[in-house]
Amino acid sequence: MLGEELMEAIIEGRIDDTPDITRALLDDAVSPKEIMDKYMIPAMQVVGEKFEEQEYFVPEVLVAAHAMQASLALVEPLLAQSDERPTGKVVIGTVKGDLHEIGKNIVAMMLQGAGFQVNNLGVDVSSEAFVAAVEEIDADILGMSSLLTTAMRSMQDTIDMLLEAGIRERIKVIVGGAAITPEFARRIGADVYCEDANEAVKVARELCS
Ligand code: B12
Repeated sequence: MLGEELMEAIIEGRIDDTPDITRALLDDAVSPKEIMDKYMIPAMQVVGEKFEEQEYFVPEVLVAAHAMQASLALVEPLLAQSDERPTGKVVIGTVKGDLHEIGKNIVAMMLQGAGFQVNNLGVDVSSEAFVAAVEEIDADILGMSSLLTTAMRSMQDTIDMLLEAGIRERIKVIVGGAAITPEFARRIGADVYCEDANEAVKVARELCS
């Protein structure tokens, strides 16, 4: 079955195969929403579980996420044309002064795989840029990543700026990255700390349900 083939290709990270299988599914009149909900999201869930069980490590997660993105690139424009609404809207980035992006990108891709509209701002993102992006797309969730103890303090500045802009109440702030602890997240007034991408997806789903 083509759908199962797509799942397998994503889980195995076969980036050359996922676009062809996705096209074949669309040619068979399978709706973009169904491709996403029945095959892409469950496939990324399997990848997340394999990561949790330490059967997969970062390289496997990244290739799977790229294979998923190659499929998403075909499905996303069609979804945008239809009335299907994303699970929620997320702005994500690595904080100012920090150039580590691998973990943040995994979180972004897993959220995309789970049906979220994700605006990934990249690395070295200023508080101003975070707040502007949140306002621009009217995001439900702001995700900030930091792996450097020297850079993580700027998360506090961003949260303060959200307060000043009067939009802190209507956005959930989730933070993560090797430098961050649950205690730090509490201290700066973030809503949630997540240890890994799988937890981030679970939490984001709960926050937007
Ligand atoms: C790869 C790496 C680099 C690469 C980054 C490449 C890239 N394009 O990202 C390079 C070589 C560029 C680099 C540079 C530096 N690095 Co470096 N780097 C690492 C290393 C080895 C791995 C990081 C990584 O990718 N891990 C794999 C990913 C999957 O894990 P993760 O990022 O933790 O992400 C997971 C979770 O944390 C969570 N998560 C992450 N972000 C988010 C965000 C949200 C919203 C949520 C919910 C969850 C979440 O989910 C992710 C997936 O499950 C770490 C060591 C380590 N153990 O972390 C050091 C490390 C982070 N680096 C360190 C340092 C010091 C540096 C440099 C200053 C070195 C130097 N002297 O030049 C520079 C800083 C450059 C800068 N300004 O940022 C230190 C930081 C120490 C500290 N406490 O501040 C570490 C801890 C190494 C060490 N033990 O000393 N680094």
